[in-house]
Amino acid sequence: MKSLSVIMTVFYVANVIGNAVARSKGGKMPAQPIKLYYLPPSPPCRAVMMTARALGLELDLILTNILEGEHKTPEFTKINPQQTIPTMDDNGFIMWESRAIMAYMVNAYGRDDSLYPKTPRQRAIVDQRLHFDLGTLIPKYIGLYVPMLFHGAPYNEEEAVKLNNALKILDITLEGHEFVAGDNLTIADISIIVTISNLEALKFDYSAHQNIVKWFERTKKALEPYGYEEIDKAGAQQIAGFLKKT
Ligand SMILES: N[C@@H](CCC(=O)N[C@@H](CS)C(=O)NCC(=O)O)C(=O)O
Repeated sequence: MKSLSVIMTVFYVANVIGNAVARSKGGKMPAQPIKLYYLPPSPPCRAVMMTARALGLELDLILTNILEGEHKTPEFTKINPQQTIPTMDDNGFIMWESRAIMAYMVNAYGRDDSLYPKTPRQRAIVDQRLHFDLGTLIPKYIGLYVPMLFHGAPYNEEEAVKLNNALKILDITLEGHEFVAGDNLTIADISIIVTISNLEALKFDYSAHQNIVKWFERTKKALEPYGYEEIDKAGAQQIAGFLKKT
């Protein structure tokens, strides 16, 4: 857990800087910083943290080490009976599921709706991409990598084909578009990029999907001011480090 404490220190400093940037952006702000129960490498936590940065929201980060079972304590279970991170507490309003948290943050505190458009059809497209991410892309990622990362399993070609098929769908979706839900960055990009960052760190070959390759570079740049390097890339590299240990 030594490496975790180093990451925590880096995170603490980055968050202080990030919060300073957040405060300087002005706009709507919660009465007090939003509490976020999190662990740095957790992909959905990374997505929520980048969304908060993009909105200029200050977070009170509460380390919840799921590797040590801290999400199974009676105290945490009372807050979130599903025992998952990220979990948000906005002045007593509790929410879990990263996509719901991101949508709430934009709805409640966004200076505009660009990250989660209000127009029904535009919103439906963002929602569809978010559901694709949760229901298709991530299960295929999990099918291949959870056994490898946490149970020492070998690379499974069949699972890799399934993941590749999900990536193919994403690639087709991106045809002729800058971002996954059209021509603007939305929470769907922020939700999906964390998986692609993991794939890059894990050296999964997705080069056949050139729309994804180009979108990834574009989205990294768009998220650069909102902690792409220290939140997303660093977290993905930490996950890839788990692979090396097994
Ligand atoms: N769909 C959820 C997934 C949350 C989730 O499974 N988080 C993991 C960490 S990345 C977790 O809390 N795992 C604990 C467990 O399942 O016991 C989201 O997007 O928030």
